[in-house]
Amino acid sequence: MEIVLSIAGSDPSAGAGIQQDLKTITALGGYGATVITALTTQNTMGVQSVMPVPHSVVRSQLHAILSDLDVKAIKIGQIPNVEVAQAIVAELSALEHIPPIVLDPVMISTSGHRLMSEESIAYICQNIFPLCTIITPNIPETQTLQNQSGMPMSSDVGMALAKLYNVAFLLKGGHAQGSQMTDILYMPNGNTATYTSERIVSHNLHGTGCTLSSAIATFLAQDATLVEAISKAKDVISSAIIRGKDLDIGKGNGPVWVDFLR
Ligand code: PXL
Repeated sequence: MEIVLSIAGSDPSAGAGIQQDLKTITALGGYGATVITALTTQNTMGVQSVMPVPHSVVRSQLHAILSDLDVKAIKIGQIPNVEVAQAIVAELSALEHIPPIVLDPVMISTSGHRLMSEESIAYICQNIFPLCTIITPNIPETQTLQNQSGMPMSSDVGMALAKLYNVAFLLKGGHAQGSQMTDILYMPNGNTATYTSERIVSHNLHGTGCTLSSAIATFLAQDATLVEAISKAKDVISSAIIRGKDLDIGKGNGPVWVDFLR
């Protein structure tokens, strides 16, 4: 069984973060290991607070896992501050072979709470992006990355980011309007791939980004190509939204539901 490591924050309502990553990896037949970077206080109504885990503890957790388990792919989610980012860089760059890494650059929760400090963003772009296989920003995160890198506004921001950081970007179109949603993969060699799906109307959409990124990591661990892994992960997220549509978990933005989807 392939081991997938999630490096992410804890969501006690279990719809996003490390809890949702573990459910997704398990549902897709992987073995999930977890390194927790932050403890959020949140429920379906929103995030109330974030307590970063001390960077030395993030580092020792990473060392414990990476020196023992044969990790085939990594998903990275919430990185609360520069010190935690530095701990991740130190441990990952010490590896003889860096497995495929999927980075979901979570910046601000749907409820508007900051999940990553402002100064972390520049550090992550410069130091973690180069270690990654793919970065999966949504539209607001793409705009932040564009501003951060000082790029002029252009319609081809995805390709510009891919070339600037020499890593693939999947720009997620879910925050756009319309009955169809389009995600576009930009690869630094100039290739693109487009993934279109029907918008499913639901009030339970918490954790979609976490589900998608950990599904991509799991399929990469299982030897799918990047284009295939994204395509399969898109099917997973569509099914998870449909399965979560009628769930009644909490009073607010409820979770998607990743069942055994293999
Ligand atoms: O979906 C983004 C996200 C990621 N990780 C954690 C979160 C959230 C959103 O609330 O809490 C821990």
